[in-house]
Amino acid sequence: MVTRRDLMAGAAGFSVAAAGIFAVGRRFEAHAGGLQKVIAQPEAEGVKAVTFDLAERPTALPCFNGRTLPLWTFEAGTTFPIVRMKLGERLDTVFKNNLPVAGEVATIHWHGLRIPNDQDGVPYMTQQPIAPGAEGHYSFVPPDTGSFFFHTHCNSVEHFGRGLIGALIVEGDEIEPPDAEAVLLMKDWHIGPDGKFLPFSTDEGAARGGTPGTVRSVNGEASPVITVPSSADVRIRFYHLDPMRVSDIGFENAEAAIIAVDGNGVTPIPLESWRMGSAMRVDLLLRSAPPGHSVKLFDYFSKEPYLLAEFKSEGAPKRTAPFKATPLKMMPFEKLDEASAQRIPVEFSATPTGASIAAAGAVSDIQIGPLCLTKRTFWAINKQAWPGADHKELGPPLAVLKSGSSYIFELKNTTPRAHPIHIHGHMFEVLSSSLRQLPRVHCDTVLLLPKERIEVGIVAGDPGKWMFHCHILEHQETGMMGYIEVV
Ligand SMILES: [Cu+2]
Repeated sequence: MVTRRDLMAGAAGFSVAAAGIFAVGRRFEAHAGGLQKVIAQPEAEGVKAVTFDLAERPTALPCFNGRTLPLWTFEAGTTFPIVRMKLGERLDTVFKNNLPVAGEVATIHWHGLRIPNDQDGVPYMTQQPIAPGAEGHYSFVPPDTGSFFFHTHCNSVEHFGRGLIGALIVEGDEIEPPDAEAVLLMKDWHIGPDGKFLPFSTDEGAARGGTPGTVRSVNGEASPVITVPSSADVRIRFYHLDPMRVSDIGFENAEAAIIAVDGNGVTPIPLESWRMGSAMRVDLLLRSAPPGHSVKLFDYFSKEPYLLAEFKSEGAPKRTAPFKATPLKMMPFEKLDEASAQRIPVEFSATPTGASIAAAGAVSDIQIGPLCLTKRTFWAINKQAWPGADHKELGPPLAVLKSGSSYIFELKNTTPRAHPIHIHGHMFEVLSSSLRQLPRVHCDTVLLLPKERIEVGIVAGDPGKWMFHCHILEHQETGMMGYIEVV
């Protein structure tokens, strides 16, 4: 087992010297075998046009060990597309739904983007879903810089499971450009011993922490080795895109800082480790190793640290000065008026069914199947389970907010599971936790640990109905889903 101390010891011999030139972005295209492709490069201004063709494409990712699986992807030749654009540009998206299953409707949700409600891509709630054979459109100007992503919002458990996810990067936040940049998308795959997909969801999993995958990956590889310039400041956009896992990421033997959370620039925070749940992103600035050495990124949440990726230094050293992270530009979010903010309690709980299963599971790992559940609702928000796995049936909102007014959500987790809580179309501010010291950052998803209470402040944004749900997708689809209405 690799310990922190082992690797810290290795850092002592590092030295730094003169400069060199390197670009990391291109390497992904060559090295990932079509896994990642930058499909839209930044332009001066104007409109970025993107066309997606959602379809099944048999794909042999490196982490599949020679096996080919029927992935669902946004376009041919790319598993996780990355759309890059500059702040101020408009993104025009046309997508064709060519998914191979009858009735497999689709919409695209743009996670973390504060865009008009009718562009939010929630089926039935903000738009009619797009049927197979039909075409959908989105057009908006992202108002913020940062590392965002997009995914479908119907049958999300299966769609995530088959890889239907892409990154959206809005550039323009850098005061001092880093020497290189890498985009890391972390996600597990559900693959059985026969080389075929396992069920993406099981009742046993949905009623607990989610159904775990069997194969881990970063950019479709198991522990990829990524070449970076030596002794350089490398920006790493880390995306936690697994629909159930909780991770705690950190480097061994390197200096690094958190420079953005969910895409939003923060006063740099020295990185020890950073706990993340599904859909959360963090931007790190890493001082890479001297020539010939490497820095390893681990997930410390597992029993033994798991090697996520290795950053191998090549070329002449680029920096000699001690590491000091330059902050990113901060987006001018509307200031929360804490004094006048109305407080809204939001309780995340198990339903009576879910609670009994969780309790039973604690003593004996019983199978849920024989219980013949008629309705798969294991989870609830404010004692209300969302009525059905999709978004067709709409109950009352969790709260009605006035656009421009301040609110404090008191998020209370009464369950023994962690829940990454996401609100659509807004960036909220983490104010306090009952269990931890959390930095006061803006984010679109916050990880609520078992039995934890977190207060977040929010200035209600554009009018509309905005989803408010757990991003463990099996929890979402078995009840832990609601919405707020902004008027
Ligand atoms: Cu959850």
